Amino acid sequence: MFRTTDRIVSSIPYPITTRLHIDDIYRNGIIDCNLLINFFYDEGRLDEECAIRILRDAANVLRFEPNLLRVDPPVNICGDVHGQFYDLISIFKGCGKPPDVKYLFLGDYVDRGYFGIEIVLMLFAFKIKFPHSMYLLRGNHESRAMTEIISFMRECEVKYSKNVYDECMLTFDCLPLAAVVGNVFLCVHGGIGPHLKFLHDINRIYRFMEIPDDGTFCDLMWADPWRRYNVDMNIPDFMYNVDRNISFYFSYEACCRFLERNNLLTLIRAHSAVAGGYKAYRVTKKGAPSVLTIFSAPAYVSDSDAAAVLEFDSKKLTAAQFTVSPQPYYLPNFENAISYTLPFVVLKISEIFYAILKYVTSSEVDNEELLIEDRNAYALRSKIQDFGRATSRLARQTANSMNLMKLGSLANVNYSRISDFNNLQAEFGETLSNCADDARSARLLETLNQVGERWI
Ligand SMILES: [Mn+2]
Repeated sequence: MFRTTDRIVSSIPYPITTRLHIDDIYRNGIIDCNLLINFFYDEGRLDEECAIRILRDAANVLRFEPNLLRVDPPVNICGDVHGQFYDLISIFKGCGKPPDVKYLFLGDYVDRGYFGIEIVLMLFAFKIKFPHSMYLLRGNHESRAMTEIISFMRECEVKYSKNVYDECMLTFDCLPLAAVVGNVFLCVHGGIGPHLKFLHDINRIYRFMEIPDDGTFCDLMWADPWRRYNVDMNIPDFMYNVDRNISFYFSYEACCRFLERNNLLTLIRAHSAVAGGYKAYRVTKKGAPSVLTIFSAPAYVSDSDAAAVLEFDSKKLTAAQFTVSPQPYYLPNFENAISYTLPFVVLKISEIFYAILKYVTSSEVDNEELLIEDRNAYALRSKIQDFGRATSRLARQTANSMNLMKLGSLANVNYSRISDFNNLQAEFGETLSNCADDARSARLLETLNQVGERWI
């Protein structure tokens, strides 16, 4: 017989509920990465002091690295992982992990996926313990502006605290901006911009801050190859990036000139979800792809999407593809099950009350000979009606908060057709006007309007 206290899928263990302390993770002052991985895999969390210790120790390693790293092969290069911890684990299972294998990550560790904090703490633990086997660059999502409107800030607040979030941001400010691999590849998260001429220009940037809205720092994080990169020739070198509403598109010719000027083969970047996890663009005169996009978050757009890791052994560059792994389920926007289902439950209960009290009509109430019990019933009914109204308001608020989250995740995707914008307005217009006081929705409204300005 089934009891409500039984676990429905008994083969899956309960998530760990105890939090690890500094002493559990740091044995004799040395961080235990494998313990951390296994613990996070079972959904364990650290106490605040321990999380902050890892973040600060990582910042103290990262801040002494130059803006432009020099990384020797063999090395595995990964693109966006976006909070998909269980997929990152499958990369380590398939390709090995530090210190046996060296990694260069091109940023966008957090947002969208629900395990960003686990990724950040694990990668930083590797950075602390094996600083020359784990190289981490900054992506456009390693910023306050993005994590506030997408999901990482909320994730930190749910699993840890605002302090841990703030500390993450300070550590993100220390991440280097680019890497030259084997003297032939320039690796960045986004791309190149009009003010970047030589590699040494990158080292002149002051990086210990929130990502700025323009300039080379911004372009390294945000730029994209032009939409018709492989076909359009004799176009401007750089054009304003209307898909991102920030930074530039760079053309094939601009990229080739940059590579030649700096004696490089290929620009390797992440930042765009591409089919199969990697995409090679039009080749240079030397016969190498001018740009290579690498994306390491599988099932990002649709469930069947593969992702990839680039393996470079100094002679050969190969792409290892992989597909999505199962992961624990979270309700949208980290909502808890009680507040998520409450509006529904309350609605159903008030419907039951309605049905019970249906026999009392208003004409009966007006009847002077009405029994005293019926008058009480009428009073009760009007109370339930009030209750019902409050309930539907609660349900609407929940729907609004879901919509805000959806809109947040749309705020930086490509709006390529005017119908997309019309749909957005139809779907979210009411939500935004309902939440006019919410700072987050004000910001999203601004984004939506900017999108509108472009197309209307
Ligand atoms: Mn990105």
